[in-house]
Amino acid sequence: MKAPVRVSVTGAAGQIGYSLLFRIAAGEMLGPDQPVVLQLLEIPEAQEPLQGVVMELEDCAFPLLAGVTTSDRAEEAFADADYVLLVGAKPRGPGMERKDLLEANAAIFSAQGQALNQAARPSVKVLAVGNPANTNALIAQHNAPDLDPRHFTAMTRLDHNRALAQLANRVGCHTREIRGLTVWGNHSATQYPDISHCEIQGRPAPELLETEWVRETFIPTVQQRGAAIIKARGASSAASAASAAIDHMRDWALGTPEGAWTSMAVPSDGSYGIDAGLIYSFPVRCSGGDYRLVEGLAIDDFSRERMEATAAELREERDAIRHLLP
Ligand code: NAX
Repeated sequence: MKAPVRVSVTGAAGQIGYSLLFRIAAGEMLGPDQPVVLQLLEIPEAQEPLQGVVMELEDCAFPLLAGVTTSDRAEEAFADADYVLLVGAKPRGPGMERKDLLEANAAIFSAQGQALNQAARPSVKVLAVGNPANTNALIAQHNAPDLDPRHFTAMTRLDHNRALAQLANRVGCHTREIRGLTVWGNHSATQYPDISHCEIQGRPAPELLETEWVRETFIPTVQQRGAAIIKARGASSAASAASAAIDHMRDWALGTPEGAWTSMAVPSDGSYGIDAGLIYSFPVRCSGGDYRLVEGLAIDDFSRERMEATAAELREERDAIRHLLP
């Protein structure tokens, strides 16, 4: 059996946490031969419900779960962490402006970035799930100068999976039969799910799908899927978000399938004309515990405009909290 790795999860008593922790402990994120220690962070007020979650984790008697710790101190929860999932965030309260939300989360993610810098392993891989996810990842990254900046990522995998599901329903195939989909940009309503390079059952998607359906139905449905779930369920997506977080980390750690790519929000290196440094969702391939952008895709005018609109929103978010970046 391999030595255990340490996986820290913030917001562990929240609804995503409740779906996420059990799947990590079952080996779905890092593989069936990889024991894990879970290091759970919550605010002081949520320590009691967190203890209930810990009791349930114990009661599963997971063969791969090598230990569970809880804390309300980020340095403690991130100690020697190999993987960190930043799920806890401040939700938008009544009357709160977008700027207030950005600032409230900037405070949380600055402190957590500093704690990561001090306490986590130098090779730590970080995923921001808590919203605004891309900008939260940026803030944490800027506060962790000793860590690899490329290891700060944000989650657009839920958007990617939602887009796959919409395409599979439309064509009447399985999501497994779709390759080459990309979600570009921000995890927000400006994201751009792009089918230009997509193949469905081996055939180019633009030949199978009418442009009008793609532009008027598919793109807005994916962009607004989170709101549709809140309307139907009375609560935001949780199990599907947890599942996407598992997919993101599993692919990063263990690799994307041969010939396939996925979408991850990662620091831009200037590829595709996106400002270097923004945490922007790109097509990526993963292998050997690393990711690489898929380079050289042809971008038409429609795509260029959409990619630029979501980049503009990310620049605005960054500029709104720039005074808080070190
Ligand atoms: P919940 O409100 O159920 O849980 C959040 C938990 O975080 C709470 O238990 C809270 O006590 C904790 N928390 C708050 N501040 C914290 C801090 N400073 N340190 C540690 N823990 C803290 O929300 P949930 O539904 O689990 O969603 C969590 C976050 O994911 C939200 O920001 C949400 O907007 C975001 N989402 C992101 C998605 C994505 O695709 N990137 C999709 C799903 C989800 O909407």
